[in-house]
Amino acid sequence: MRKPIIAGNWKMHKTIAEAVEFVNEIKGKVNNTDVEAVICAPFTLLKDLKEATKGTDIKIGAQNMHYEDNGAFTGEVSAPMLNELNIDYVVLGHSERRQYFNETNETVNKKVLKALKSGIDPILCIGETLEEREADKTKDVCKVQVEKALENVSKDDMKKVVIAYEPIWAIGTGKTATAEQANDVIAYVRDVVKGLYGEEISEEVRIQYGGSVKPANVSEIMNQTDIDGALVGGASLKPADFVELVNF
Ligand code: G2H
Repeated sequence: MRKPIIAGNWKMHKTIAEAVEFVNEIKGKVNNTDVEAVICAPFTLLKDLKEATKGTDIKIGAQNMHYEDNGAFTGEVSAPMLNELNIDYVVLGHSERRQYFNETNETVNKKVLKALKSGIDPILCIGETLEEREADKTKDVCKVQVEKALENVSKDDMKKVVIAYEPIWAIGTGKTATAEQANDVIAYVRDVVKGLYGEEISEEVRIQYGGSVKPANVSEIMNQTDIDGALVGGASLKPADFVELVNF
């Protein structure tokens, strides 16, 4: 059975003080042991978040990572640096990074491989634009993104990959894909994974939905057959909402 994973993606939000206050407010309230709760935060918050969540089951993730261990890459952070903080997850290939920071399927693939080699579980983001959806290309786009991002990922490592399907037109726009629309694409993505890794692995891999998930729609989304969790931006920033999301 796949353990659902609800991950907050804080994007470029919160100071250290705000992050620690957030954890203090949710501590003891996030009590759905059937769900894995994760906070993916800016680099500056990671150390304090690890510290603040000690003794809880809340996992901490970064939102990006370079594929080299070190070097002349101004502004970047590497896997060994995240390892030093015992970071559990890293969001890779988020559409905002693809759109604003030239992230490509090739760089995402290198990062996925490095994360897995480093013991950091990747949350691999995929999803189509509005134009692609309207041109009926959603599944083709997702297939290519999955295949390219997973090139050379072994069967064993694949079990650790979380895929997040985030239709770009539903991100931060208030427009959510209907639960059925999301489930349909996610079931297709599972089929793509099956084609690459076989049935057993495809049944183990967790696939989240992301895009304007909030307490009001989380249970409908989570009740779908193939959706194993949510990657939540805006609605994960308020402690009370985060608690409601995880305890859905
Ligand atoms: C999609 C999502 C989190 P939001 O980017 O990854 O953000 O929930 O604000 O649409």
